[in-house]
Amino acid sequence: MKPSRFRWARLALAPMLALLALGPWGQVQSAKAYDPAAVGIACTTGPTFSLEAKSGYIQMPDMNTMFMWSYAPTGGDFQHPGPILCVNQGDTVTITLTNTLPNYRGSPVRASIMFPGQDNVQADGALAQPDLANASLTNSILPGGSVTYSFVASRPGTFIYESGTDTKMQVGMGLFGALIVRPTTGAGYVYNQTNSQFTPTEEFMALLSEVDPYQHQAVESNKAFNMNNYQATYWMINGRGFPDSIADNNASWLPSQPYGALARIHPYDATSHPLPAVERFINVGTEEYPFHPHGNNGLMIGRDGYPLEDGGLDLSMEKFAFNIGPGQTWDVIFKWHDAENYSLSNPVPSLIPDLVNLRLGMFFGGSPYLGQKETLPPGASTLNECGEYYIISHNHALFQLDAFGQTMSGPITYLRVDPPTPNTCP
Ligand SMILES: [Cu+2]
Repeated sequence: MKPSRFRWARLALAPMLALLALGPWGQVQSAKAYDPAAVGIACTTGPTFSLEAKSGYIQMPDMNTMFMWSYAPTGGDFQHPGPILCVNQGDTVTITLTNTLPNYRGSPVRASIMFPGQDNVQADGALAQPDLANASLTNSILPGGSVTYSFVASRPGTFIYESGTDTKMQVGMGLFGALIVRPTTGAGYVYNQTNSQFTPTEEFMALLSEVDPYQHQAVESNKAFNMNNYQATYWMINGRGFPDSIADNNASWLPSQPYGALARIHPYDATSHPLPAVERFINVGTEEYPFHPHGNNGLMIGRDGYPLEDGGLDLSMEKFAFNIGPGQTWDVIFKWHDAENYSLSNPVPSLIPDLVNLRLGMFFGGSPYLGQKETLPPGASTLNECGEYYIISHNHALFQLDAFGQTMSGPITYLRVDPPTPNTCP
């Protein structure tokens, strides 16, 4: 990892990369069919999993590459973050971990997985135990070894799995992932309660993380690194920085970073689209990430796998922005209302400047009205497909919207609001 000489070139490239995010050059997006699997949570379905702790590289938004450790499917390609493990409440979850991490400074590196929020985790059939002699909060293995963890997923919600060994160092290197436990009520619910029901094609994740490139550079080159000097200078969402964050799942130019963070939803309608979207926020970093989805308020319905209710009393709360503490997960229901119903026949009550006086964003379709596209000035182009809205959604610690000094990157994504269905969107 070396500071890029091409940082500013990359800044100029950012809009073009955003274009790439939506499709190959020269192709009009109407050629691409709407694929709900391209955005939203891409589950690896259990309850039996096989993971490998290994090293690899990811692409940072400033064109640097970063040496990482991560969990990946055993024998499969390196990926970051680890697979999103999806199970059902009541499942006996079994995860076999193998360790192929490279030696660090001449010594083998132990690996493990810890499951915060799960009770009675077993390791090879016995209660998982701290092993403080090996700086591990749970049973760990040397390279070449394997261990099988199991537990009953007794309660639904959003959870983290992460390294239990030398945790600050190893989680900092990237050993973490998300675990989703679906309630007995069904896959279209977050918890066993009615206010957690969502549109199944509108389920999203924002896994927030950070990287100190000097730690990663030291580990890659077998040099010592003092974790007391740890200072993150990259921040990520689902293992990517903006604008890569808005690219589809499995974007071809991010072979090790399979998870996009674009949220694509439809407006609330009592008959055609009654259910909201859900976003699962996860913080595996070392400080608080205050997240701010613009648009409408989010309804906070759960934290750390606990629904916000008490004996039937609904304790959910609407918030315009919310803090996600280190190690926390929050489940947020999101319903976008077209409150004013502005349209060509019900125009916004303020003057829209002439086109020549408009400053155009590249996602602007030429009209302020949902589902409406209009002519753009000569020479201007747009990525807007069908008059949809793009609303920024980002970490509100603005100094963290950064990739090693390149600003307006990091944990930024968009909320895409499509016109009500049926629509002309690809
Ligand atoms: Cu903002």
